[in-house]
Amino acid sequence: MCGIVGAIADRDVVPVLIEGLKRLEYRGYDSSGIAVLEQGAQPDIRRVRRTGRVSEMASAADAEGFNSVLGIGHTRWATHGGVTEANAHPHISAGVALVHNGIIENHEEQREKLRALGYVFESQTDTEVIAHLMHHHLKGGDSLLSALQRTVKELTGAYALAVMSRAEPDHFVCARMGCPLLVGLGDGENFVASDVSAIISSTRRVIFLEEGDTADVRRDGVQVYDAHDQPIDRGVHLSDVSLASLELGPYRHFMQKEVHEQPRALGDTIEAAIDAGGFPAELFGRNAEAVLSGITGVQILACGTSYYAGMTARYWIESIAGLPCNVEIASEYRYRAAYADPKHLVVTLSQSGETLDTMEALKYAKSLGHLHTLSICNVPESAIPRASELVCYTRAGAEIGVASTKAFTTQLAALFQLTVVLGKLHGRVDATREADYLEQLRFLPGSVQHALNMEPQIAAWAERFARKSSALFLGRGLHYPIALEGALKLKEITYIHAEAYPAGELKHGPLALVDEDMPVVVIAPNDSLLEKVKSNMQEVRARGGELFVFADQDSNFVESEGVHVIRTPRHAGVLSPIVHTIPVQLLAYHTALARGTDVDKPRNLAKSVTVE
Ligand code: HGA
Repeated sequence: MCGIVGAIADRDVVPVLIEGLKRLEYRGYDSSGIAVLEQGAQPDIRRVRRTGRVSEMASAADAEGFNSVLGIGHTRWATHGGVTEANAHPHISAGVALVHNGIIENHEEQREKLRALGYVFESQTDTEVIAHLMHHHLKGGDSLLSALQRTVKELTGAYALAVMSRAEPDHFVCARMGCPLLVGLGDGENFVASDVSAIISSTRRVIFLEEGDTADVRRDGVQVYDAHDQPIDRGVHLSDVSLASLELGPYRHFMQKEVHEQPRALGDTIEAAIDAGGFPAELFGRNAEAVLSGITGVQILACGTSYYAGMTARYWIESIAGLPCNVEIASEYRYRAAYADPKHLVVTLSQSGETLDTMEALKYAKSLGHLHTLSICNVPESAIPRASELVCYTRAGAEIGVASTKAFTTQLAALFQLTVVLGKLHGRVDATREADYLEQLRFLPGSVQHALNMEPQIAAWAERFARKSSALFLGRGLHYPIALEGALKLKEITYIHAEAYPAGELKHGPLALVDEDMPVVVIAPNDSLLEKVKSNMQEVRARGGELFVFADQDSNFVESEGVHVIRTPRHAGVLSPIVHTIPVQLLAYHTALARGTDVDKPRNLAKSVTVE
């Protein structure tokens, strides 16, 4: 969602801000803006804001000759107030400019208070109250830093903030609570960003701010303060985000690139297990053995695609590890009086590690009495893993396409490894089975590559899908969540209405939708439920529905009138859901291409969902 970048340097920072905002575009946004300090005897703040693409805002900044050694920038994904230039950030209150990610929950109360003090509001945003509060405290004699430290104590809600003032042209300040923010350390220049990708071409050395922190960022140094305004050393990390992972290379879209990166991403995610020759508990952290052997069940919390990864894991955990497993959508869990067994391990899944609903669900689970938490996440040092006792980082690399692909399959690979670890610790997986699972895992990247090779056949199907307005996806058992994922991918990037059902559920309702205009995608691997799925397919054919079947190489499906079949590689056993994800991703991708939709930035969606 929203993105922040700020810089102070000896050089013109406008290109740094623009490049940073462009790198944050993938997160989803509707408007953007920058504010810079105009040099001269009497420095003043200049600002440009636009709705639409960063490139349009950048052209306007260029046309107006923006050039400065200090500036802040923002991409906005509106939460409070429509998508208008007046609501775009930065917001200014007489000489103070700021950008904000998050939501200020007490903005109405603050607005009334500020109106009574004579402040006039120019936007409908919650953010503008922060600008006026800052101004109010500066007028009262505070420095920029102390005004910020005073202001944040009057806010409830979530924020990442970067603030500059024309009265203090040699620095800017920033703060975080509930939204990620980091400081980048350069050579005689320093930065702030909501995501390391925004500043990666300037520096890899970063300080992650913690909840309640503020920071004073100067050209020659940075000082971080904790929630009690005491100076604190948060340590410097070297980011391993690679520039190549942020660039498109020979691909047309990031989604296409990321789908094709899956053999590599999976290989990296399972590398530690392969190197260890098995599934040691340490894959999940140093203390993992003690924690995981003491638990009696698993509670998975996640949103969107990650939730479907959790649903798949439930089948694995119950059947392989023999532990009860419950999976729940984080945004629902956090608002209900859920039953909490302290001995059930809470597992949160989030690509970004910032998903607000998942973070809040994690905090809520702890407040309900859960003692042990584990996070599976793709972004090192992000908020959710840092709030978790045990961590497993998937090694998908930066995922830019809004529709998650490699993050999903690598989450599945991590969850499978967790399952086997639990199975071993709870006496359900012996050395022979462990070796067998390792062998299956070793074949996984190759099977995924085979599935990718089916792209031309799937692209041919996509031409027909592009003309449809609805689609049904069917799967059973382990593959039901993959049907859900297939329907979600199709909805997200093609805007075709799609639903997924466990195939046995068809006759309990959705069969009423089936006619010759309704394509029905069936995930039909050669497993114990294959004959059941075949019966469900007959029910569709009998009503004139057209079937598009993804079957394993070794199942003897034949094409016939109204039944189209693509054979995926040899049955991949318990890892089959991972392999069967590839064709549904490709189907959505090629259907989107045929419909001409914006694959990497589907309408109304954002990448890291950092608001409620
Ligand atoms: N509430 C602010 C910022 C929104 C945001 O962080 N979106 O991700 C606004 O609506 O401008």
